[in-house]
Amino acid sequence: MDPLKSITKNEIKEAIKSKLSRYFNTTPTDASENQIYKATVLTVKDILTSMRAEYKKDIKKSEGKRVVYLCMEFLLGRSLQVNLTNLGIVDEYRSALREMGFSLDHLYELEPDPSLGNGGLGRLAACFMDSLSALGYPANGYSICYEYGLFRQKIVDGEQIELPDVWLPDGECWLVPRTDKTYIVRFDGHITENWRGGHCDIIHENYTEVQAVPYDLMISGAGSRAVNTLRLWRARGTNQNFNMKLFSQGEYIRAMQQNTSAEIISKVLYPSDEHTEGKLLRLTQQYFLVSASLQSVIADHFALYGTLNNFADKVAIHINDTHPALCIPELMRILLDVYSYSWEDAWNIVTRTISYTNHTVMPEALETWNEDLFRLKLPRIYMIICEINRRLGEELWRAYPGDWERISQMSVISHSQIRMANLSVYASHKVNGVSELHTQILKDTVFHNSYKYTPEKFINITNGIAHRRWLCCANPELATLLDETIGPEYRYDSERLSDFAKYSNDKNIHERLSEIKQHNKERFAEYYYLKTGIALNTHSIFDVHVKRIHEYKRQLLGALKIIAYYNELKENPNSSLPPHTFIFGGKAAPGYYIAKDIINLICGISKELEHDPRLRERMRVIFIEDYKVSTAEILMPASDISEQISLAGKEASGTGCMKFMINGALTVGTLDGANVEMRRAVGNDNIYIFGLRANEVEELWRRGYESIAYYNRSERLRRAVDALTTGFNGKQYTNIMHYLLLGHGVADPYMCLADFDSYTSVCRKAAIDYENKSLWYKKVVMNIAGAGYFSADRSIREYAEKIWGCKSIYGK
Ligand code: 26W
Repeated sequence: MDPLKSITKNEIKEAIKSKLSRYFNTTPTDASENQIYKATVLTVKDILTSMRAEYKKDIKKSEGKRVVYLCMEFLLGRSLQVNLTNLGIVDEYRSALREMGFSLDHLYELEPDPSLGNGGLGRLAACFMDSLSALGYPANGYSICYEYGLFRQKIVDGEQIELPDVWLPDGECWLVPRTDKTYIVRFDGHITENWRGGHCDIIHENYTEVQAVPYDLMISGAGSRAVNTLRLWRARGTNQNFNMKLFSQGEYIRAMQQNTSAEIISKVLYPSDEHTEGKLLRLTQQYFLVSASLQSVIADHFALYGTLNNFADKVAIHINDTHPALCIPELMRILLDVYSYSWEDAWNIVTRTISYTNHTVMPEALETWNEDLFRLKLPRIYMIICEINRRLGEELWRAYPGDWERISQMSVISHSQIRMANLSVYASHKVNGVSELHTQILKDTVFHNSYKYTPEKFINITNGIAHRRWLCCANPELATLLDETIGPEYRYDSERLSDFAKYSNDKNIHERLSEIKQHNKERFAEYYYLKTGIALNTHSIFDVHVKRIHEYKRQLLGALKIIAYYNELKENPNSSLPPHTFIFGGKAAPGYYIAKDIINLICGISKELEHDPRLRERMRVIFIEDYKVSTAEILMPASDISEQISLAGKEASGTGCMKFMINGALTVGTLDGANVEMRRAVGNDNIYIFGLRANEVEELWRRGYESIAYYNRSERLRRAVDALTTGFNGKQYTNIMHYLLLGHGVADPYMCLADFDSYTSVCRKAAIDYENKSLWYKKVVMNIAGAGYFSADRSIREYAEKIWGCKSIYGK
């Protein structure tokens, strides 16, 4: 890539030296690697800062619309390599550091991997920020600067232990503190309305206040002059909160108590994903995020235009799932109470500004808040939500007189619960699902009534990934092969990957791809060996199932397949199937006991196999501890098979599938989420699809799923399930056996046994195909060639055009 900023090796050396001297009072000869790392980051930050200053001028000139992307999670991954790559200055930094006696690749590894997200939703937000900058859309992400990200996972005797994830202070060097842009957020207290000549003053008394202090992270884009920011808010007590009187009386802890409770707001990311807990602190975090962000956005807008009348023309606010949906009543509050807009005018601005993406159909993930708890914490916001709900009710009554059932289903408050999804749908001008199938399911089920009422609101935008991070940075050898064959344009224009299809029968390319895969497997094996002392067989099939541990994602189905395979190998150790390494990774929410049992089972199988050196040559199971973005970056390029085996209809999209695909792993999957579109992109011969379709799942659910019938019908399955009671490594898993066969009322709602036979038979087919190198690599080529559509660049262009109505300021 052409450097955007011309900087020479010598200038880099000078810059690093000067940072070392200024911030660490040291020199390159005496500095530690960590100091070199930090000094290097500071120099990159300087480049980004000067680019951002230019970019801001360009934005101002363009007078275009900007995107405000609100999300409780941004799972960023590391920044150094991506920034240097985006700026086109990797080689210059590499040689400058080499001459100073340091390895750039080593420095990459020193960077903490900030886990400010749980999984797919947070990683998607990070991929989107990358594309927004690459394409030159003025955008700002807003989130919380959690002091502790998602817990660090340790596995002790097969059990998950959660430890705090400390990413600060080492991660802090990327952040720019903006204490000059601090805002105050108010909670609790009570509200009085004071009517004066047709106008109502709102008086909020006895509130508690919290300071929101912003820390900005600059986001570069490949080959782009745009540097957008991600603003992370940290909560601080205000001076009002420090009780001097108590302090003087020697009550130090009590004197500080209020500050501490303010700071708790940004202390830790909630580790629950796809399951809401209705906790007060979570509500507090959500309001803290939206109130601080909106105050900041409005202040910037007002400073520029001196009015909010054009707010909806200049700002598009996007809420990533319902977690930031309080920005709807908060924007109303500011417009009504601070800027004295009428309800109608304010609502008009709100509904033209806000749009919403839904990321899940799981009922337990649809957020609701207890009305009483809500009223106490956010009294003014509660009043506004009541009024929104009243007006919605009136509107619906006019449209559907007497249809109480429908009106109640669509209302924002019902059964003493505030429903964030209904609020988001009502207030947004566009609502999108994240894959074709998911959007259809939203229209047919979750939001069926709203869809009937306002069909034009609902659209699909299929997810995408930052292909430069996941291909160009994570798999440099493959990127080089692509540069040599199809030219480097695919780096900016992902659809050009389709040119690679013409090599599908080229034996030389197959050979090169297989060498690259082998190198990547060795790289992963080395990483794993250093961590665990276990040496993997890099000539085995790497069959990989990494994602959050969840019943619907069916790691359990994967485990059953492995047990069946194990049973088979015990009987026939000379089986002709190629050796396998089954790789699992992912975190379970701390209170999610079944998910933890599943981890335990996988670890049990793994341990048992470790004791059998002969079998271990043919199959091995590993559970990677603390799976996160930086692990994924080594693992995806090393994978042969990508497991995407959720029960059809449950995975909204999945994005891991796209990362595997672009790295040349073949998918074994159900027709769920984005797998449906992946199959279309690669053709049926180049993907291993199995199992019930979404409509068949529905039908089976209605008829009644009887797992025992499948158990009785298939001997392989029966023996696999029975093995749970015999146990692994001396431990029995009867609880899982009960879950699969008996359940509490209904056995396993995710129907693992129904898909077992078709799953194991496509896996066998994949293993046989793998032995036929030209057949396998032909499929690999077709997967890489088909991955262009799944770039976040394409998704972002669609959001810009279909939802936000904003343009790239560089005409990209
Ligand atoms: C409040 C509890 C909670 C927390 C997170 C509920 C729901 C969530 C997220 C919406 C869960 C999530 O990450 N969903 C995933 O979003 C990805 C990006 O669109 C999709 O690819 C995944 O299919 C979806 O599970």
